[in-house]
Amino acid sequence: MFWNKEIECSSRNELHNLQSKRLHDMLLRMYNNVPFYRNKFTELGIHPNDITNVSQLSSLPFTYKQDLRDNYPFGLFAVPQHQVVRLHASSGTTGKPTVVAYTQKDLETWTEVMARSLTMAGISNSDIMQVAYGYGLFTGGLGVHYGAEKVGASVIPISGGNTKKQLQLMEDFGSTVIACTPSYAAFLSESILAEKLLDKIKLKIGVFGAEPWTEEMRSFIQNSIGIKAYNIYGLSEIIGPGVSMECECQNGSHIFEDHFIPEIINPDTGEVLPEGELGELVFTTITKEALPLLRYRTRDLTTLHYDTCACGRTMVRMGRIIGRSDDMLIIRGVNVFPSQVESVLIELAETTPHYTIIVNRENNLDTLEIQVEVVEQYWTDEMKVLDGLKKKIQHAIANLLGINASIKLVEPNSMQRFEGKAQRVIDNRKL
Ligand code: DLL
Repeated sequence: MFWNKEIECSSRNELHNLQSKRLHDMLLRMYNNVPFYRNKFTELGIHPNDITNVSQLSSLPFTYKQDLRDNYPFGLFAVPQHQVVRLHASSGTTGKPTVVAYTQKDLETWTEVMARSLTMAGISNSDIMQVAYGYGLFTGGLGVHYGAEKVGASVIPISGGNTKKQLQLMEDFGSTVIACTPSYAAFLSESILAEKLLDKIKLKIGVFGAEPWTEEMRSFIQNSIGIKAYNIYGLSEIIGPGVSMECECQNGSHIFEDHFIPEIINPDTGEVLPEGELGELVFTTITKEALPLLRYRTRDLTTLHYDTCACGRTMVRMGRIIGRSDDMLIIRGVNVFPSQVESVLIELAETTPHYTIIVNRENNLDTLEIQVEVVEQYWTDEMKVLDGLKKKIQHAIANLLGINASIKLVEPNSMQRFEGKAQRVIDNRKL
């Protein structure tokens, strides 16, 4: 393999020492260079010199997305502008974007964690890699790109969308790896089958992330086009893609703990939860220069596992993100994650992985409607057959969630396809 450098530590003890030192250094940089953190530490009577061990992390304050918004655009940067060599931003649904910055060294760190990630999926200089994440302010395209070049792959920076071209280059250039969102991967898989290209392409690996997806979606993609689909996780605030990545065991994603320290907390109380419990993922960056963040509340819900993985790596694994705490729908008092609905729909042979969840409130009662597209060979004008399928889906949803949903079946190829992150929920309630 061309590039296979991994974590700098050989034991968790050594890692602990490295994290302690890096955490202390970062707190000092925050204290000296970011008024927001200096004021916060002063208010709480904390001085970085008192924090010498990573076990003290839970005594430190959280940072929230709102803090980035309040200090828009550059207020939380810890270096002068002339040291910032890249800016990215995430649009968000309302208001100002969240801006993130990188020094030259930050870009090197990002490239390194991305290169480790791709190496974990077995990607090397013998691969031809089509990067179909969006290039631009979104961190997906450029983040994956630099890591792919570092491992020596031949990179095709095609960006997202233009499906016809994606398929053409995939065939003509013999791409062996595709990197994009899982929802776009599902659409690409369908298109490959529809265009009868399966025998003409050489894809073997997918690097999918940037949105929640299910094991069922993984099986759908893997089985449709015969590739191995890997889960990559990250967020702009922490660095972008490459915060964690699955190894060949596909049993959780290894977090690069020499750069990002994870914690799982109870989102309501802020208390740190024991290993294996489900809660909100919180990250502290310990090497970032331009935008160091302390105990950043990701809103992503998952678990952490510290046992050694079957691959031999000792870096902690995080489970799949089951949703974001702000994506969770409360319908008639029941907590519903879109991923639960997805897992039901994908298991059915009759439906495609394209769906929309619509929540309304009528006469003070929440209603759940699921619109889902039917697979071509099962589509019919016969009401009786469609009614049977509707009942089947209703039953499966009721079994899983305990909620009666109304199901609307729509014709093949009639639902919107997404080239980046999919938007599957329309909540019309004024909550
Ligand atoms: O989505 C970075 C990224 C690009 C990750 C490409 C992976 C691949 P943001 O736009 O800031 O950054 O969005 C971050 O997306 O907090 C999660 O809610 C969600 N997310 C990212 N990866 C995954 C994943 C990029 N593998 C937000 N599974 C995060 C579930 C994911 N959710």
